[in-house]
Amino acid sequence: MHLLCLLCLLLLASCGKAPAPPPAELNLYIWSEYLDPQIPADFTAKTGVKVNVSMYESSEEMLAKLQHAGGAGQYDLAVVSNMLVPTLVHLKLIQALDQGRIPNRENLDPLFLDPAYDQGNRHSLAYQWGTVGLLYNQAKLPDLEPSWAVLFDPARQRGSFVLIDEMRDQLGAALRFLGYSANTTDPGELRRAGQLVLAAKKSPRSRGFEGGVGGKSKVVAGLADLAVVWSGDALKAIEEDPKGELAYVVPQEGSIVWADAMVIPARAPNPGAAHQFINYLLDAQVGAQLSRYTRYASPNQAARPLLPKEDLENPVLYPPAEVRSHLEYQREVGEAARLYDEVWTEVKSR
Ligand code: N2P
Repeated sequence: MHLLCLLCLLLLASCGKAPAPPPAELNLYIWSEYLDPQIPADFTAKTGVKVNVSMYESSEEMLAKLQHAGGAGQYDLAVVSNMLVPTLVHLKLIQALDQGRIPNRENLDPLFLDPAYDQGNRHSLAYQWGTVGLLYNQAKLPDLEPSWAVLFDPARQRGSFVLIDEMRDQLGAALRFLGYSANTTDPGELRRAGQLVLAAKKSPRSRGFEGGVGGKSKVVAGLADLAVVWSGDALKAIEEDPKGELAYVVPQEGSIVWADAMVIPARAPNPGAAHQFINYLLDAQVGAQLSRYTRYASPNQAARPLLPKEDLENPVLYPPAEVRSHLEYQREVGEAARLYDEVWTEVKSR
């Protein structure tokens, strides 16, 4: 009898206690090798919010995930190519930012504020920026011609190469080789570019398409002599190469400069934590730490004085005026997007 009473009391006591709330979480969707793991770890230590990082390798994969695989209700924060921001808004896949919760936006270089693709930064804030170019092995290809011809002109091709599995970047390279804009909306120009990429794909020198850091990894592993890559991934490979054989070049016909943006998916489970993390990433110290890790250029003006002088003077990270004059900023192409998709599907499927 006594024992039963004791049990009742214990039961009653446990009923009164509310269960502890689950720890807050933040689900982040981002390109691979694009975030120093120490940054989310420090954020968790400071705020108690656990960060789960999921990675993707191409914009195509990211869009499919947000649009068709429930990603817009699964992730709290995504880092995406900024030229896709209007598309994501149009498809209602992202939500407006609450700027009042992101005071560190003041740290951004004014060049990256109020951009044409997202006036007033209603939906996005800059993350990192870089260029598209060629990573190559100088020991195997000494005196490589700094031209897209090494991919697109059979007479001038050298060594084996990897193409990049990123529609706008790879078609953009072919467009620049042909002397056209990487933002063209002209169907004839785009088709010619598509034919060049298809011919490159069919070349015996081709080692196929790789998304994200795949091309870089193949050059590092000696499975290809050159690859179309992004500047930061190239720089990481160059700095980690024990033999010092790797180099990066922006072809003389010109190339693309891109920037990535932080956005909050439309039905993010924890938009509060997303705002908190965006603000954290835009801190000056954290911004410097981020670019020291990614090897990409920082849009964070307050972070700049905290970056090593060698980085600020490194032409791979911050291209000199001569290279910059040949770079084209990647833009959204409106209606022509469908044409790009068509040409790209043709290239990939044949
Ligand atoms: C980093 C990927 C950079 C993103 N691995 C290119 N937009």
